[in-house]
Amino acid sequence: MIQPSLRMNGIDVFQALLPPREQEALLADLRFVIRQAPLFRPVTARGTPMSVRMTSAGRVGWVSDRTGYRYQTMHPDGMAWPAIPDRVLDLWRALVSETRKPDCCLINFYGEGARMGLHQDRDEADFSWPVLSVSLGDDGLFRVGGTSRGGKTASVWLTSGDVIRMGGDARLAFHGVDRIRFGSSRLLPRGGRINLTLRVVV
Ligand SMILES: O=C(O)CCC(=O)C(=O)O
Ligand SMILES: [Mn+2]
Repeated sequence: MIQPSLRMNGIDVFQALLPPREQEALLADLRFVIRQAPLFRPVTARGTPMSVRMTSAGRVGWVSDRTGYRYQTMHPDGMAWPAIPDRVLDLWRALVSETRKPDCCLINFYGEGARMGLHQDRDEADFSWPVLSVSLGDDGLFRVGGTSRGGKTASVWLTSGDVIRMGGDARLAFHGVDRIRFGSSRLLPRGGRINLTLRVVV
């Protein structure tokens, strides 16, 4: 098993796990997914648009609209979600499980000024599986706390090719992205940060 380079509030951080060539290849796979299932901007149940745009691959994808947030088998435009790219599944096999596949690969896109508030990933039915998260493109300031809101938090800048694993007690840790350094990476020619989270949902 590959060892994390850093542990932060129980979260394993694998810094610079993906070399630039691998990041490029992953990006090409993601472009293919996004052509079939375009990024959309979810709104919260209160109707506020999120700053992050997203889409998914896998048997289910995460959506949020006026009726609340949930996993569902279709993109908001009505098509099925594309398959999770093999390259992404390879990472899951190496860092999480060779037998159980993830049900969802959520794809987040952070443009200039986008962020994600502190939250727990708890829409999945089974918390015994870790969430695996891959960062591509611009640097993002990732913050992680404990399992209750308002606790002490720690932060790390995630850069392109970093992977984190949130499992065990940290599976339900509060986490979020305070800001990105728009234009800090040259992976995406027009800037921005992509984050993938692989999840067992059902
Ligand atoms: O962008 C990130 O690094 C985290 C994304 C996240 O927490 C989520 O999609 O639930
Ligand atoms: Mn999350």
